[in-house]
Amino acid sequence: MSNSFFGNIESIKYEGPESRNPMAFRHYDPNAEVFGKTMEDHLRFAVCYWHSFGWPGNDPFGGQTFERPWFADQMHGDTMEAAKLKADIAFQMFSILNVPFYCFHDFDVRPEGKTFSENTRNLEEITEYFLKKQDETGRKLLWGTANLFTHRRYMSGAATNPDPEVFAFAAATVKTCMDSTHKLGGQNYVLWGGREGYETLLNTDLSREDKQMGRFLNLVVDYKHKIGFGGSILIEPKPQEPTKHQYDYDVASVYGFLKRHGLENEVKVNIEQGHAILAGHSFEHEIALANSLGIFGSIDMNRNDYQSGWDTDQFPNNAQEVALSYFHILSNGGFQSGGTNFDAKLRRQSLDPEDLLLAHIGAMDICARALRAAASMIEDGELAGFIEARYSGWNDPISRSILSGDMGLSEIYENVKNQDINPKPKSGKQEYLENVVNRFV
Ligand code: XLS
Ligand code: NI
Ligand code: NI
Repeated sequence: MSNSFFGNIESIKYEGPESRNPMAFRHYDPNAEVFGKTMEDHLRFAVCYWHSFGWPGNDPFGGQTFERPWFADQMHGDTMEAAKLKADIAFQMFSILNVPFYCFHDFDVRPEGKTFSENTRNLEEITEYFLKKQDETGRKLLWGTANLFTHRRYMSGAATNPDPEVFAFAAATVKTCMDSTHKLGGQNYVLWGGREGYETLLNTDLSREDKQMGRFLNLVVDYKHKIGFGGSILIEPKPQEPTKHQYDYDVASVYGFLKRHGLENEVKVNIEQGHAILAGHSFEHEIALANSLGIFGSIDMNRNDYQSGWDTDQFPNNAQEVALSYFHILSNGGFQSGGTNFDAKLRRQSLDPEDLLLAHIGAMDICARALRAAASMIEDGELAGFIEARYSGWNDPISRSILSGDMGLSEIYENVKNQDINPKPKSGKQEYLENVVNRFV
């Protein structure tokens, strides 16, 4: 059965922009060089396990729409056998698409046990299976994570739960997921605090919850060093949904949290397009801010519907938005341990197995186009040159001593008075700069 899920499609190849073949890449040419590095090494694509293989197609008003051979209703329940069939087909899809990486939560890949020990045994068994699959197919793990939000035990939070037993259960679960990630050679470990926040302040102690979350993350960082995990620990910000308010609201609030708990040099961020939009920002803003704070790690590439106002997790297809995002990533030297994870799901009417392939093909192509556009913007240099020139006044000695602290308010005052300083406003040239961008996208 596993071989026939995608019919007789064996692999998706690059055919160039003129191709009309829907099962081919028109822009993603893994071996093409951009800035002396292959597209594959720049973009570091990953398929996410949960949306592609776990999600049944439900929405708040309707249940399952997808029928997949590994779903519990097609097998004899949520079994290890089902988990392995799911893995067979998942790794087959990674290979067909030639996507080098994948990402998972424990919950996506193993049957849910009745106890902590059963969960751990199941995770260990599937980790062994994944090791074999990685060997056979040459695919790698971009990141692993623990699902600390679906089970009812987490309804009042994981690290921020008022019940210390839930904190302990969550911490022990993260340990098992870090072990699995480490064993699989994962390049990062992600924490998304879906339930770390509140539904109402009437039952919430903000300062306790902040302390608990800080302690939790310190435990994770200590354990990373203890086991010699060389990857990055990443927090994924999101402002709300599922809870009314989430503490990891956006990049800026995560940075404040890391500073408060002494972790700003230990932990970075995994930024998701849709979450940036929910926070009232843009994707490029969140990336640029993380760069400027030195905490950029990885991205969850998707897109939100701009009308619906919730996290729709659609596949990306907005060339300009994606181009500007890669522009900031490339300007900062590109990905280190991070990559481009498609945290995106099909629309619930997209029932066919080939829809999974088509969605990823389109997404990979839009990223490849965007990468080229971003590289040309950098090569051309006009945008960077403009910013450089815009701040060039700060290079003169007096301006420098203002910033360095050599001049205080009274010296600044004297100087303005003596020189009769009278600043003249200059155009910010936004339309001009937008036109420059459109030369490349
Ligand atoms: C949900 C998040 C989730 C994380 C991993 O909105 O994006 O999918 O990426 O827990
Ligand atoms: Ni999301
Ligand atoms: Ni995500």
